[in-house]
Amino acid sequence: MTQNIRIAPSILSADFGQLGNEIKAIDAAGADYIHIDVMDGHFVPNITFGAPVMAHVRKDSKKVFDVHLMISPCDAYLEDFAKAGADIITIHAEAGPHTHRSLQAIRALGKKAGIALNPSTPTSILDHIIDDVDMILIMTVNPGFGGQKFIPACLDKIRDARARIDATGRDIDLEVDGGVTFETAKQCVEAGANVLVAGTSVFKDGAEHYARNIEALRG
Ligand code: S6P
Ligand code: MG
Repeated sequence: MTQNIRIAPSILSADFGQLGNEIKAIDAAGADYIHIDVMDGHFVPNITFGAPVMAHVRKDSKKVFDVHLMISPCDAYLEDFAKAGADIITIHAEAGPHTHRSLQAIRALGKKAGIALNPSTPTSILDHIIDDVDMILIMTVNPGFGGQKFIPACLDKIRDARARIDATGRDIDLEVDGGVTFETAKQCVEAGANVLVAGTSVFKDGAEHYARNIEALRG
């Protein structure tokens, strides 16, 4: 179960004044995906940045841009993020009434489609959309801010999502996001996750430690 674990540093914890350099640094340090947190101050109580900022830093890494949209509504912005260089676009199940339509729209743009579930959202919402997704993101904190504490009850959701993925026979990524530390990373992987998002744990102690931090999470 521990093979091919991918680490997706969340740039929410980067120095935004040096964003391009920070992305180069995590790329060089061994990041698999670059996790881009987009917040609108409406769906979540915080605001980050939009597609123009992401387009500007796209040149700083060739790695997968894993875009986590914490915005509602999302449909009007999908094309902007696709054009700005997203590889995976993840929307929230709670962000609107037409999740299926949004997932179809992402795939029609030639991008991988992800669905994110807040901690209180049951995995049963996957029942009728699992064939339309390339990634499932289990939030292990309530989205909005970095540096929060991992919610242990989410481990059962990770196990449940893994069982659903295995039942499809398809290669769907199972990503976790929020409070992922060296300790909780192990629990998430044991529960079936294969992509670990981490902000605080990767960006701590300065750029010279990013590689060490990424390897510790992978280990
Ligand atoms: C959580 C946030 C997540 C981010 C975050 C993780 O509120 O919205 O989507 O990916 O940056 O950060 P941390 O510090 O918990 O690893
Ligand atoms: Mg995120």
